[in-house]
Amino acid sequence: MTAERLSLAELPRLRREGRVRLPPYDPAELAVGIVHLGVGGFHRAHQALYTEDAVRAGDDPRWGICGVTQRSAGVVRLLRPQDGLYTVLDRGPGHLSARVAGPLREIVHAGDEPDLVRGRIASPAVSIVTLTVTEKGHRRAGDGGLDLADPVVLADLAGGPAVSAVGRLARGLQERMRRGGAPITVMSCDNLVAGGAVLRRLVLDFCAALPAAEGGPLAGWIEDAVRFPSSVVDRIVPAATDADRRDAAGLLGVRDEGAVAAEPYRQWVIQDDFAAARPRWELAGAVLTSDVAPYEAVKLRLLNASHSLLAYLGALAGYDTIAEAVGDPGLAAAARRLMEEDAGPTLTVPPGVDLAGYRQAVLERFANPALPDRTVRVAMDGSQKLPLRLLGTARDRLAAGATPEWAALGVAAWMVYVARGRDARGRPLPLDDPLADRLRAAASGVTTPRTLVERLTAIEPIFGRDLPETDSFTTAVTTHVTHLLHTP
Ligand code: CS2
Repeated sequence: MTAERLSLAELPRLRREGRVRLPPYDPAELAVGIVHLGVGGFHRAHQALYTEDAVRAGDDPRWGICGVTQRSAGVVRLLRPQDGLYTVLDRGPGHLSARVAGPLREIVHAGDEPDLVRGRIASPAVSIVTLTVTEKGHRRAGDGGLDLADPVVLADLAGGPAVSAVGRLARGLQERMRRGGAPITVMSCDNLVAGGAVLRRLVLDFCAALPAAEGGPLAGWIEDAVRFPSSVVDRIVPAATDADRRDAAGLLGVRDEGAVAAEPYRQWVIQDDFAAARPRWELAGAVLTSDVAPYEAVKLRLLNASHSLLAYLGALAGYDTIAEAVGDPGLAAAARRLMEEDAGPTLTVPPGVDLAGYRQAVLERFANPALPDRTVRVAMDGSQKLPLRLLGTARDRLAAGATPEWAALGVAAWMVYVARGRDARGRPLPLDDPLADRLRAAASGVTTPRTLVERLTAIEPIFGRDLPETDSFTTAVTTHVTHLLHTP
C-alpha cells in the first residue's frame, strides 16, 4: 500500500486526474461555523456531506465543521494528518463511487483539548452545535431527565473538564454566555424521540443541579438565546473496514485512514427552529419543517425497529450481516409484518411520504449486498434502543386493543440474544450494552421462558411499570421466547 496520505497537498493532483469527486471549494478557506460532538463514521457520511453540499450550492464558506470526538482519540489520528479530508464510498448493488469531503476543518479529542472545545462553542463565528452521541451518550435516568446518579455527570457538575456530552455542551454554553451570549442552535441528530426537547431538558437539568448562583443565570440565558431543534437522520453507515480503506486507496492513489462506506440513500429532516444563521441545508436535499415528529416515528418504528428485529433474529440464526438476515424469507416476512401490522397503524403519514414505498425501500436497503452491515453492530445497546423502536409501537397497539405480535417477537429475540449469548452455530454473541451487567444478572440461572420474561421486563428503565403488568404483551413475548429457545 502506498505510504502517502490523503491531504490538502494532494488535492491539485486529484483534481488533475479527475477520478473522484472532490470538495467543490478550497477547504482551507472554510471558516468554522459548526461544532459537532461525536465525529464518527455516521457524521462523516451524513451531516458533513449535506453541509458540504449546502456550502457549494449556497456559495457560503461560513460552514466548516469542528468535529469533536468524545471518547477515543482514534479519529484525531485518522483525520488530522489528512487535514480533515476523507473519502466516502457510496456502495450500492453493482455500484461504487467515491467522493473526498473537506468540511471537517478541525478534529479535536475533547479529553485532550477541553478548552478548545469550550472555546469553539463560545465562539461568535459558531452558531450551531450538532450532536450524534448515541442513545446511551445522553446519560438519561429512567424518567428521561439527566441521570444525577451517574458518576460522570456528578464529576462534570463538580467542575473540572467536562466528560459527558451534556456536561461539555453546558460548559461551552456557559462560556458563550460569559463572552457576550450570542444566540446559538443546538441540534440533536441521534435516533431519539423528540431529540431536541430531550437535549434541552438534559441541559436545563444540568443547570438546575449546579449551585443556584451559577445554574440560575445560565438556565435563564439558555431559555432566551438557545434553540434545540430535533432532526431525523437516515443513512446506513457500517463501521469502516480494511476493504473500505483499500478501495479508497485504489481510487485515490494515496492512503486514506478516514475512509468510510455508506449506502447511496440519505435523508435528513430538520425542525426549522434556529436561533441564528444556518447553512441552507435544503439546497442539499434536506427537508426543513415545523414538525419532525411524524418523520421521526416513521423512521424509528419502521426502519430502526425492523433493523433491530433482523439484528437479533439474524444474529441468533448465525447470520453475520443484515443483508444475509433479510435474505432469509422467514425473517424478511417478520420484518415486513412488524412494519405493516404493528407499526403502520400507529403512524401519522408525513407529507410526501408513501408508507408502502418506504417499507419496501427499507427492505431493499437492508438487502444491499455491497454494504456488509453486521448484525452485532445493530444489536448493540438494545436496552437503549428497544423502548424507542419497539415498545412505543407495542404500547400504542395495546391501547388500541390489539396484540403487537411482531414487536413482541423483536423483544423476545432480544431476550434470547441476552440469555443465550450464542448463535445457532455456537459462536458467542457480544452483549455490548450499558446495562449489560444488569441484563446478565437478570437472565442468569433462569430455567423457564416465563421467568426470563418476568426478570427482564422487570427492568424498569427499559419496560416501565406498565408493560410487565400487561398480560397480553408478556404472554405474546413468552410464546415467542419459548419458540426461539427451542430453535437450535
Ligand atoms: C441502526 C442505525 O445502529 C442501529 O441500531 O439501526 O444505526 C441505522 O443504521 C441508522 O439509523 C440508519 O439511518
